[in-house]
Amino acid sequence: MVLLCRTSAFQISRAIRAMKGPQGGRPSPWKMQSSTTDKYRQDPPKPRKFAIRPDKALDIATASAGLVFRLGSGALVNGYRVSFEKADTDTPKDAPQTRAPSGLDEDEYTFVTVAGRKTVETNRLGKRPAVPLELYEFEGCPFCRKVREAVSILDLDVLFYPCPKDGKVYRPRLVARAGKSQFPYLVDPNEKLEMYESDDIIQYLFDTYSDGKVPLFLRLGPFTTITCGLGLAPRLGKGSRYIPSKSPREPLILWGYEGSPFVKIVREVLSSRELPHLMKFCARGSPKRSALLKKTGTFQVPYLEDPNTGVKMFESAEIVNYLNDEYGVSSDEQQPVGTSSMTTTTSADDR
Ligand SMILES: N[C@@H](CCC(=O)N[C@@H](CS)C(=O)NCC(=O)O)C(=O)O
Repeated sequence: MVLLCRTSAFQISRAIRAMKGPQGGRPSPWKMQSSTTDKYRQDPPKPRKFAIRPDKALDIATASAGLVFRLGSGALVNGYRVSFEKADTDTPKDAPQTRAPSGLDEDEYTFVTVAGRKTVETNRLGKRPAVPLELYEFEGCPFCRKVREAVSILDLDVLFYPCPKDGKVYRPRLVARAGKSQFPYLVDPNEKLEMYESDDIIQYLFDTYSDGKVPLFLRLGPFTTITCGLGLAPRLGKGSRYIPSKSPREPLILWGYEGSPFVKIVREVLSSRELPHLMKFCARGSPKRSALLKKTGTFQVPYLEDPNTGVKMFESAEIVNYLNDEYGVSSDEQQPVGTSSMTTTTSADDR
């Protein structure tokens, strides 16, 4: 009997240790996590800049259409300028190597260093909001895309509440809050202001967080909306349809910018799965590029941080796997929103 009790006590403590994760820290908010999650928490993928996983080549190609049709709108911050400046040459060549190779030590982000000169990118950004703005929207909507370009250009942090078609959480929440199922919808807690209508939202954002001058490509009326739609078309509505999923307790954090095809394929999953996320926009010229560099030792987007599981990772294809595994539910397990489930599955939309 004593032996039996000891055995089961041992098994229980082993199970608790397993639930606490490799760091042995606080128990995770999820009772247990998928093996994919454990794998990525222990050994996240190494960043591989501009590398495309072969099975994602078509996805990345079609996700690049937005950048082409929109002539890069959203990929540069307001007032973007680039110059070549002399790189730091103070350290003698034979000095002890105290810095990591390949520029990982640098405190400031630089895109490229050639012949002793490095790129320095600057911006002209206005007032910063004290707390993130909030947007109710979904990935495949051209009007929402316009607004995403605007917040990317303005380098704002935005908490996204994804509202895919048939969505169970944020669509109904918006209707209860503001009366209509229409997207995008902006909430600015700093100015205690909220509004529908993409063009009004864009003008408001540039008035409040810049000098009021909306870039030409965002103020061409139907032309702006049509080119946004053309850019989204090759993705065949990805990110617009609801996929049954578990709800996270806390919003995820995604570093990226509008226009990056690698970021887009991640946002499509966040959108379809109704996973709220704080976007740390960091288009070219953003000071947040240096912040991410300091935090992780490199700059590459997408970079996902999931406070619910402790996972922090680069690499779009693997982030997609992670999200589908951690937040997917099988069809026979679909539960009321807000509850968690252990078994995961992929749907045709997951890929
Ligand atoms: N293999 C990576 C490639 C990601 C990538 O190269 N992203 C670009 C943005 S589209 C980047 O971070 N470039 C670094 C830079 O601009 O300095 C993935 O799939 O996530």
